[in-house]
Amino acid sequence: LVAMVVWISPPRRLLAGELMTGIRRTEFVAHYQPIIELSTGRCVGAEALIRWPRPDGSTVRPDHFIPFAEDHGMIGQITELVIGNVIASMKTALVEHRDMHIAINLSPEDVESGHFLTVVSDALKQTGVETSQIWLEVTERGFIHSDIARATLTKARVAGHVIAIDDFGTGYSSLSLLESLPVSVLKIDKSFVDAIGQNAATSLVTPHIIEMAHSLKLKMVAEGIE
Ligand code: G
Ligand code: MN
Repeated sequence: LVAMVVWISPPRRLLAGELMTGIRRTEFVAHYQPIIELSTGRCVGAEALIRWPRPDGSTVRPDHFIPFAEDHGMIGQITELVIGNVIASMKTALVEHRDMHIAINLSPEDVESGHFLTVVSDALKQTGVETSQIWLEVTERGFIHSDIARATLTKARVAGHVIAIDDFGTGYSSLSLLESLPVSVLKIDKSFVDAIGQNAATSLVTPHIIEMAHSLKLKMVAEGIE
């Protein structure tokens, strides 16, 4: 048991420490994934995807440190950094292109705390960027405490944000729950897009998700169509 503890703890402590240092030094950068309107071929916006460049020249992808940050109570600070970074770097473009938006990813804990609401509104002050130009992406995991989620997302919607359900199809949200949330966009998960035309069971689900989006009158964004 002692050997196990020695074996397991140092790397975990190291990563938590590294992540804290990364937060303190604001080492994170956003990459922008364009969103293309298929009917016109026009770029209507982009999703901000966080990356963590390391001193050795490598880049850590979010699936390697976001879940860790969520488990170690650090995600709120990362979300705050992302919001500040995105608005500072994109404000000029957003003011020049009123019909474009940037989507920011939120973690379930952000939805729970609602702290991002003041962070975004403070960051937008004096920029000239409309609140509606900042979309917020929330995964179905963020709906688990549905009353809290509804309260936070309603505030965000009233402030003018567009709310998108991220990675749709990978969770278990019921139609009635979705209907009760102020959501206007459904992002269909890459796995369902990849399944189209494949002989997989998943490919049978894709048309149902699209149908669901239509009946809920949601806009659809498909991930992974590149
Ligand atoms: O960019 P990539 O496909 O590697 O992103 C992997 C996952 O990490 C995606 O599900 C994406 O939503 C998530 N992600 C990317 N950037 C952020 C971020 O700034 N905050 C949170 N909470 N998740 C992010
Ligand atoms: Mn996303």
